[in-house]
Amino acid sequence: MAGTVSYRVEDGIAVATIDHAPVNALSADVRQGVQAALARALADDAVIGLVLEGAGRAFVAGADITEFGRPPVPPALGEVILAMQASSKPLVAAIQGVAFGGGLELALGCHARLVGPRAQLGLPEVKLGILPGAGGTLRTPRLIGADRALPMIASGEPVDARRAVELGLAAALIEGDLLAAAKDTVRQLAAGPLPAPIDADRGRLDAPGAREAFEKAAEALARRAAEEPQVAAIIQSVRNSFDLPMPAALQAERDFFVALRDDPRSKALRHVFFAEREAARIPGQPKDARARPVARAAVLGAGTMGGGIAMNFANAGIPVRMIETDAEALARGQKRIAEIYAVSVKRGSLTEEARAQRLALIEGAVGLEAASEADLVIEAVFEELELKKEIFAKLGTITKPGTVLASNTSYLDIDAMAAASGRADDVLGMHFFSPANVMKLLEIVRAEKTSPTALATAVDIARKLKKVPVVVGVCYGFVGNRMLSRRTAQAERLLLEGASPAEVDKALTDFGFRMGPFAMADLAGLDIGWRIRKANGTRAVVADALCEAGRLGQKTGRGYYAYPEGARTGQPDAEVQALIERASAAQGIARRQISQQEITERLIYPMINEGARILEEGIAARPGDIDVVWLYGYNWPAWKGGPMHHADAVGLAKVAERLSVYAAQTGDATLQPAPLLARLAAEGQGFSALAAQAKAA
Ligand code: 3H9
Repeated sequence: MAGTVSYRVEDGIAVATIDHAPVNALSADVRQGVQAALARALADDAVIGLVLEGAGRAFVAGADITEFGRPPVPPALGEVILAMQASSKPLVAAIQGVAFGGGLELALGCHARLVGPRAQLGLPEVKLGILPGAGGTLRTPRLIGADRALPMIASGEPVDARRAVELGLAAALIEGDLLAAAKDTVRQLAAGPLPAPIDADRGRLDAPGAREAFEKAAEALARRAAEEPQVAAIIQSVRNSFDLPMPAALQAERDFFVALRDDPRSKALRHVFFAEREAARIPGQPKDARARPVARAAVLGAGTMGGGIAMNFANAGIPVRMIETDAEALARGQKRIAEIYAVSVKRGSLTEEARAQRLALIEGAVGLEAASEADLVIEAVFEELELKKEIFAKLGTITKPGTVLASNTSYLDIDAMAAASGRADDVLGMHFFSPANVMKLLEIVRAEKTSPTALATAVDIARKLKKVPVVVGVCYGFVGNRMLSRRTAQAERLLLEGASPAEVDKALTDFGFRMGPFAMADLAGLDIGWRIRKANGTRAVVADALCEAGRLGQKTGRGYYAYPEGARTGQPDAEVQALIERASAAQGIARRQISQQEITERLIYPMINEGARILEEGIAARPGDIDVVWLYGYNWPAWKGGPMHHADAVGLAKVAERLSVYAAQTGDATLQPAPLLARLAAEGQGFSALAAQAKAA
């Protein structure tokens, strides 16, 4: 399509503008457009050179990820770049915004790069499970040195304009008219002998000590390389820039790229990229819904959760009042926050100045009245519905009209709190995940009467706090904890049937989680679940027996595991084993050896099943939303794409079949495939079919 790359000639210089909203990704049209612009500039004797620029906020965000997995359409980006390098006239990239991935590679095909103040240059492919596939791993080392290129490519983190110039990725930072400066550069280059393209000489590869410095940088990545195939490929490809002639090295890079792109791990990571962006679109939200400004926030409760939430606001530069019922509890909370910031300063991740600024933004106060001036109040008190209703009733009268009133409850009924407030349209859930100052997920719970404005305000503030918001509906436990409860129940049941805590945990760490459910429970404290079960009148025989025996987890030195002398990693404990065996006997459950495959399936598939119910009830709008919840709230391994994507990868027919088997085997009706799961499985569909429908709607 001609429209995506426009071509004009100004003062004898051709200007090709890539204009392909939203981010100028290198779709086939754009690649063809760049190729055509180059050919036109070369064919026109009146043109002395060409400036390549991007329209809008991006220079070029990279290859068009939506094209991956479709049959390739020529020209390949690599060919376009080779044609650019063969140009007899100077080419200059004018980079005003992001030049990511293939966008930076395209710029490396030019003879010079100029950056504007808002430019960002990076090779983020690693985050998608791939490597730069159009020369990025080979040309960047020539330009900036392999020891600097490698960490940049392996981290995927971009550099800003100033750093790009320091590194030698760009020739100059232009504060003023970037296009005019780029044209000047074309003129200068046209006046002298044309500079050699990057491929023509080895550049910094031949600098003294370059090889050793690179190998040292590679050594630092050894652990990641063992776990992430794309990191291993990146290291090898950068190494190839020393060892292979350019054409062979380019071919090897391309081969790595194709193999990684077609690997299920990269597919999962790409799914995550799009699911995250899709989650930002809130179904049913009117287009004109505007967020209210939040100049001041208040958090009720200075406990671990309340304190963590308050820190989020301070970190984002928003003044926040942290409110308690008595001065002692407040002081404890403030002390905890001060300690966390002190650790960050000690580790070097926070400056002393920033620490002081953040602490100054958190104002302690006693008594609910202190919340009266806030634009947003987040309640983070004990999980007791009656208490919360009382608080919302008061908030409804003391806060300004339009103040958004949020509860951080993990389970409880937001509609009941909304009704108690007398201003239900201002009320919603903002469910943070522990530790609240670290975990990126924010479940935003839309209650029955939540207004579009309140919802927009919560989503907007979530972004300002650098969280990933996912809008969900009201039900017990919302999306994340409701699914988690299915896993927790199976984990407990597996113990009774014969598995050890270590076997259950290993199944999940082998799956890709950082921790298994029992190690996690020990870390969080077993009393949390105990309190909830008592409130609900439910039981978990093993967990309850541990709590009754005073084994509350790491904090008591004993839980599912023993933690001798403050050890952070638990050791299997014969006392726990005996306790479990007694519980099995009391329940009349015959113990047996359980395979790791069964353990894994019984932990994961019931969650997927619950996810299907959640979709059916409309609690989550799309399967991808559920995946985002699990990725950012529970550290689901990103390369497995989230539970619903994983279900599709396994095949819903298999998931349904296994669930039926386990339902029959255990007599647990909740394990019967949910109607939606059963239907999709019978139709040979995946959850992704629902995602496509949701998008079309
Ligand atoms: C690559 O380059 C491989 C090459 O080495 C080898 C080739 C042979 N493709 O994030 P936003 C969409 S791999 C297609 O909300 P922001 C995105 O889905 C690529 N679409 O905005 C969204 O669509 P929608 C390496 C893309 O301002 C819209 O643009 N590059 C792509 O917060 C806005 O996105 C990357 O990995 C793409 N490449 O951030 C860069 N990028 O509106 C990935 C974005 O329908 N992208 N979209 O939801 C980013 O980091 C951010 O999107 C960016 C903009 C910083 C560009």
